[in-house]
Amino acid sequence: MKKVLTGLQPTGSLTLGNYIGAIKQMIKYQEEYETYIFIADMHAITIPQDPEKLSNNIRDLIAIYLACGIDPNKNIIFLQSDNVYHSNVSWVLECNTPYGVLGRMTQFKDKSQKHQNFMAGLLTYPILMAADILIYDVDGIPVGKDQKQHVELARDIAENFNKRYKVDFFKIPEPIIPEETGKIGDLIDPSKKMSKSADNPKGTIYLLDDLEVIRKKIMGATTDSEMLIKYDIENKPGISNLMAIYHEVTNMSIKEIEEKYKGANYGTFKKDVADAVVNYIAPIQERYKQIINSNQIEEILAKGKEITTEIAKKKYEELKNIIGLHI
Ligand code: ATP
Ligand code: LTN
Repeated sequence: MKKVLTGLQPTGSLTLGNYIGAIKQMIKYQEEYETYIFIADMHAITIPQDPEKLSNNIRDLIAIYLACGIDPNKNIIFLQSDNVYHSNVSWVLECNTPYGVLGRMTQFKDKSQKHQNFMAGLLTYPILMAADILIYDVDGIPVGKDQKQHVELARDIAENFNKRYKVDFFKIPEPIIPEETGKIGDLIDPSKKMSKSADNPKGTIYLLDDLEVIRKKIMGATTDSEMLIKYDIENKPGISNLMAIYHEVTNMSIKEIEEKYKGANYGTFKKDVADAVVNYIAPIQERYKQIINSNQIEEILAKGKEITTEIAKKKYEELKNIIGLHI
């Protein structure tokens, strides 16, 4: 059976972009593949985090996974920091990754500018991500477009390692990125990705936003003056972004949306997008409220820790043998 894996950082409340880029894909794959979904809490601490907030965000994120429809009976759900082998494998990979490639990562360039006196972990972040992936011999990594470069680096690290040690040890994974929705744009500045840590919250739809707030954010989204509902990401990024969102929450194709709204004005379209998004998110919020205070979360993480530790320990022991870390 094919295997897929993804991780999300507990750096704040989840956005519609995160949902579409990663979670929605996993919900599809859980039906036919072996699926691993984890909380990348060790990645979160590459930038400063308040310990109490971080801990609450971790719990929250598990509850959101479940509320969105990630089924604990069909997925292996775990906390990255619960599995000590991720950092062990990561160290070995650090010693097999040229220093120079790390500074060229787009995310590093962005985040190192944003955070003064950043720590070394921000630079080595993609190596830990490679470890997360390569431990499990997975085929695919469902992510948003912003993570493509990191998955490609994981592939390079795996290929170079296999070559250097003349082994077929690490499986080479493929990024899986939704075509039109791999980068949901910010509602105010659609050239930027919708982000958890955006400076202006009006551009970001958080899954736990008040429903009326979501409606207002969509009605206030930046469009253009052409009054034409057509998918053209270059010249009409705002409208194209709303179309991509509408496509995801209604399952209508982009073509069908263009047909339906021929001649319609932006106000009518935005109202329909707002209704569709609100109807989509409302049941997720209802389920979230039931789950957040239940003790399911502890049980799920304990099971995930046990299963993934066993897999990762075996991979790490084999890795040590290959590189000579044994007597
Ligand atoms: P931050 O803003 O703190 O960097 P983020 O919103 O990018 O956070 P992550 O936890 O880094 O969130 O990403 C989780 C997943 O969501 C990743 O697979 C990422 O590619 C995807 N993702 C994030 N933003 C978007 C977006 N706007 N459109 C599509 N996918 C996205
Ligand atoms: N870097 C990713 C989170 C992440 C991840 C992974 C995603 C950490 N390890 C392994 C896929 C596979 C992010 O910031 N979204």
